[in-house]
Amino acid sequence: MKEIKVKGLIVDLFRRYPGIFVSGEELSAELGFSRASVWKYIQKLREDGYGIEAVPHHGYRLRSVPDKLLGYEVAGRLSTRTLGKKDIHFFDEIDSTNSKACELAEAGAEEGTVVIAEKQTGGRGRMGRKWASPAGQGVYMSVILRPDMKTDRIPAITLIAALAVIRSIEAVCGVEAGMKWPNDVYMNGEKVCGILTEIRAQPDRVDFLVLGIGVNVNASKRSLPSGATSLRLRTGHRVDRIEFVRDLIGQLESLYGIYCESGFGVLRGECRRHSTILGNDVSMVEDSRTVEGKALDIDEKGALLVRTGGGEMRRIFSGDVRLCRKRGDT
Ligand code: BT5
Repeated sequence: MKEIKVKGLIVDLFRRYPGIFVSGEELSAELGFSRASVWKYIQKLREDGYGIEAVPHHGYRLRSVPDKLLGYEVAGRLSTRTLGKKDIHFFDEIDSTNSKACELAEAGAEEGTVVIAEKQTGGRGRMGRKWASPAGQGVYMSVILRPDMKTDRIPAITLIAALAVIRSIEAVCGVEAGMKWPNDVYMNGEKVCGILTEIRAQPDRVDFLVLGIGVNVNASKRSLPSGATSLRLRTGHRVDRIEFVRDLIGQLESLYGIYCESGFGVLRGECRRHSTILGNDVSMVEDSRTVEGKALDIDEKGALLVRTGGGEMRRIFSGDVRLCRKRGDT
């Protein structure tokens, strides 16, 4: 059995008996290991940051858990069928989870493989921009997907990921967030999440895509660039990152499943409702030319429809949108 699986089983067992001693015999019977092996895994869990008390003739008791997005903590009680079910790769520190996921996907990693890090030293945004990724304060996660679809259906997946983040913020924190087309989630006019979708494709079909999601969960103002916020700053309390990331993986799987089966149509209404830019004057750069106009709608493919000052309708698939006049975004 893989080490991470065993650790997950032990932690789950402790969680079933909160505050109670679990004997070495019980643990070894449940796991089918010798008591010496159980002791070895208890030591490994301690190295991961778990406070585990050991008392002769009583056994082991879980005293504290680390605030870490350990793969086996995230995987435990994950109710998905594919996402996060095969492999969750966890890193204390990495340059970029997207770079790692791309590397794994190139080497054949299956759909649903997840890469999570506590800290990124080279977190990436779009077009060579940086993503601030302070240690232990956020969710920096990349998911490998292998959709059987043409490349023109990929841009909408970024919107779906943003929708998944919005749903998780509402489910876990009970507060609303808005979508700034195409890849940002905003709260009260400040950015709380960014999404970077990277793709390898043949002319007519997708090999894989990597969905990179960065969410500021418990970050302080000091550790973020200006114009950014975190869930803790917005709600006034710390948010359980394991609960958040589990919910997010679940929301992603469900929305991605709907999209693959039924297309963007059924999700379009929810995207429009959460949009912070529809109805506003916007300006954006397309093919190094600035386009200005009114953001009118998100169409059935996920493209943004903009009516320019000259009355021309433009259909935009990606770009950086700047709001010219605010309408009180969430
Ligand atoms: C994005 O790019 O917003 C996509 C960010 C994706 C990050 C995830 S984390 C996991 C995965 N691994 C990676 O290496 N990346 C992905 P863009 O739209 O280009 O926005 C980048 C801009 O957002 C920067 O230029 C800053 O202005 C701002 N920014 C940087 N860090 C931020 C943060 N932590 N919170 C809010 N805004 C930030």
